[in-house]
Amino acid sequence: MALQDGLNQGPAHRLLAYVGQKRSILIMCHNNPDPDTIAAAFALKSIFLQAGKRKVTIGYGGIIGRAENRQFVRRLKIDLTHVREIDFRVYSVICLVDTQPHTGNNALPQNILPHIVIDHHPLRRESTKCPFFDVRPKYGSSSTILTEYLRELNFTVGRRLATALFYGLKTDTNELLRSTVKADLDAFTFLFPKTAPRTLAAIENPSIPKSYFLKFADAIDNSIQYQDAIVSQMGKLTTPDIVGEMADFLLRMEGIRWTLCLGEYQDDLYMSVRTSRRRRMAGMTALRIVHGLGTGGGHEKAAAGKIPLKGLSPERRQEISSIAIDRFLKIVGVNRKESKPITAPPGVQRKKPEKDVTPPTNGIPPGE
Ligand SMILES: [Mn+2]
Repeated sequence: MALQDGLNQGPAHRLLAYVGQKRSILIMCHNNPDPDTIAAAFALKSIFLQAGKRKVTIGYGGIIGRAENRQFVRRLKIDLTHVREIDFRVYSVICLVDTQPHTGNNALPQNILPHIVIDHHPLRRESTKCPFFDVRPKYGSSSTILTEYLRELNFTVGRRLATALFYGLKTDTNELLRSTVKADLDAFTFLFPKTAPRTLAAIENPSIPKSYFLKFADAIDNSIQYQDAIVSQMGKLTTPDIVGEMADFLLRMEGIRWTLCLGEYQDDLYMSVRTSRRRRMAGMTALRIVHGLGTGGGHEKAAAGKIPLKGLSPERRQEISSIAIDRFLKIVGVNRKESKPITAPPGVQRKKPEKDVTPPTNGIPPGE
């Protein structure tokens, strides 16, 4: 990019200068998109449209599972195209939002380097090779970054867009509880008066399928407490993002500072790690859990991982779960002998030895 393009200008101006006359733009969310990645993509699309671009597509891989997220997309009329209907060759600009190249959680083929990366996860080396990247790991959401862009450009933020960004920021920061920077609060107070409160209420309180409640019951039944940590093996999942919800939910229990929830969706093992402890990198923990097995990462207090299980026997799948749990307990530093189901009455140690975590056996060496 020519020097004068970006001189004395903020990132949003530099972004538009970089895109210049290029016409067709693809914005990719991360897989199984959550409100933050969708809102950020929606905002980026709005920026391009307000800058006069005609063809802007928002793409994603996986599924939009949670009832809230389906309602979010439907109520705010956000157009999303599944990756199976996307031909990457027809776009002159490809963007990634709320994810980065080679993270394993987006559907952009490995051999395509995106032109634009906007994210708030820890910076990856691959991103620095992209012509435009703006990665701010301290920010609570990608929606915060995009809100700043809209303000920098003095572009219109309509009700739908404000509601989307507000909800993206709110969910990613867990109502600002996970936020540590003033920028999140600034975005929050800027967006709040522009939102549509009734639409927001409808998004936050959708009807939820019965299977969801049963899965919650199941997860609680299968939760083992190790001192201040809970591990829940959730079995087969109907939507991959429920592990994150459950991990958030269990973290609210008195005396609990760490949670790990894991379950299988199609041919992958999905997991979420949460912690309420400050400066404890949930993201680093997730990375170490999946090391050599899959992909993962995240933030200080919330992270996720995925391990491919295709072609593996049920025994082998259970073994991999056990390795993941084992690594988690080791990293968190709890005494695994002090374990009990959370459903056990107070003071009672664990009675069901069959649910014990089996140490890693052959196959994958421990600590790999
Ligand atoms: Mn995010």
